[in-house]
Amino acid sequence: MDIRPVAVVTGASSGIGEASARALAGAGFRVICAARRGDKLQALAAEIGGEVAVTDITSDESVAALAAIAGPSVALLFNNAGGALGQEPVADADIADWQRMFDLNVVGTGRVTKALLPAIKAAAGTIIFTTSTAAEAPYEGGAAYCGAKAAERSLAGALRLELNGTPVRVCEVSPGMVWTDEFSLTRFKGNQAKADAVYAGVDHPLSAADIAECVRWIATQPAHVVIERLVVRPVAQAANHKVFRGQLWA
Ligand code: 8X3
Repeated sequence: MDIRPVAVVTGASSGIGEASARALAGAGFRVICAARRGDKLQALAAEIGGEVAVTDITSDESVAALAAIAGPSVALLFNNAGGALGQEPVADADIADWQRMFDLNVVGTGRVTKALLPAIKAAAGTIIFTTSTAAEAPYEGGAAYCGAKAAERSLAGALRLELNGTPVRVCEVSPGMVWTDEFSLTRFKGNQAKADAVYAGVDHPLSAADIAECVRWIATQPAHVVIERLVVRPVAQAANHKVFRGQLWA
C-alpha cells in the first residue's frame, strides 16, 4: 500500500512542472503527472515513482478523469499548466491567442481546482498556483498574458478567502524571468531567435529547478504557515522592465 501523500502537478510535461514533480517526489509525495502530452509524462512518472494522467485542462471530461485518478485525498495541487501566446501590441493582437491564454491560465486552472477541491479538503491540503510577475503590472505586448495572470491571481485570492475556516492553504509562486525549453519558444510560436532574444545577455535567468525548489519549500511549510505569494526573479531583473544584460559574476 502506497501511503505517500498525493500531489497533482499540471503542466508536468516540461519546464517548471516537470522540475517540480521531481522536487515533490523527492519530498515524499506520490506525484500525479498531468499534461496533454502523455509520451513526455511516461519517463518522468517512471523516474519519480509517480503516475501519468493525460489531461487537457480545457475539457470537463478530461479533468473529471484526472480527479478520478487522483482519488479521494489530494494533499497538494500544483496548478502550473498555462503559459503565454504572442507578444503583439493590442493593435495587432491575435484574439484566438487571447482566448487560449484565458482558457488555460484562468478557466482551465479554475476547472481543475473546482474538480479537485473535495479531495483537497479531505486531505487538509495545499493549492499552489504558478502566476507570474506579469501579474504585477502590464507591459507592452502583454495585455492578455498580464491580464490572464492577474485573473489567476484573483482566483487564488478569492479561493483563499472562501476557504478561510478550513485548514486548506492557498499559495502562489510568482516567477519573473525563467529560462525553460518551451515557455518563450511557445510564446513566439517556434521562432527560436525571438525566444532567445528575451534572455540575451542575461547572466543567469532563473531555471525551472529554481522555481521547483520554491514550490517544494512552500508545500513543506508547517501546516499552519501559508506562503500567500512568493515573488521570485533572477538578480539581473529588478522589475519587468529593468533587466541588466551583462556579466554579473566573474
Ligand atoms: C513569465 C514572465 O516576464 O515573460 O511569466 O511575463 S514574463
